[in-house]
Amino acid sequence: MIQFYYARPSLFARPVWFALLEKGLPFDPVVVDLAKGAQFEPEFIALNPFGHIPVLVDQEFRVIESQAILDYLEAKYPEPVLLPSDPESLARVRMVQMVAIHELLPGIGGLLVHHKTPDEVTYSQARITTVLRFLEDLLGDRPICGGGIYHGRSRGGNFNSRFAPGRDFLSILSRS
Ligand SMILES: N[C@@H](CCC(=O)N[C@@H](CS)C(=O)NCC(=O)O)C(=O)O
Repeated sequence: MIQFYYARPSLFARPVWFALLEKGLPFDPVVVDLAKGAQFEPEFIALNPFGHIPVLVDQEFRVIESQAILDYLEAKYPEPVLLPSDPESLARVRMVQMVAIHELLPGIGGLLVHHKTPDEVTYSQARITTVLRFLEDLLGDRPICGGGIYHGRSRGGNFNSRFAPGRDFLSILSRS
């Protein structure tokens, strides 16, 4: 049985949930209570020395890092296919994944932090707006980002499974 260590609000754990569910894999969800510091307990540090969820343990094999977990699941359990193989779709999916993690998340984080200066707010908003414009452009007229499978079906796949369903990213931002 697969053990999936997660915490409810984690944007990094969510895509792993999607993949496990879409692939119909039986798994044992293990909550790690981050607020209580469970990620720093020795048993968890033995699984992930960085003290982060998600972690997936499949039989004896342990995987940390959400993208590595997704790649592992795709390779180990290829049906149903969740990742496109044609070069352009694959590149689009990876761009969405990387931009979500490395550009969007820090931008959102900048808005969530307390005691931010007006300049910091402006910087974060500009960063998020750039990301959302990029994603809108990438999506173009396609109903989906990656191809006629999972990553596309959830419209941007990893992006949306981390954040929210829906296409009109820029109007969401302007409402906030
Ligand atoms: N690069 C990691 C990031 C994982 C991560 O930052 N997880 C957060 C929850 S969203 C965490 O475990 N935080 C606990 C802590 O920082 O103490 C991944 O993609 O899996």
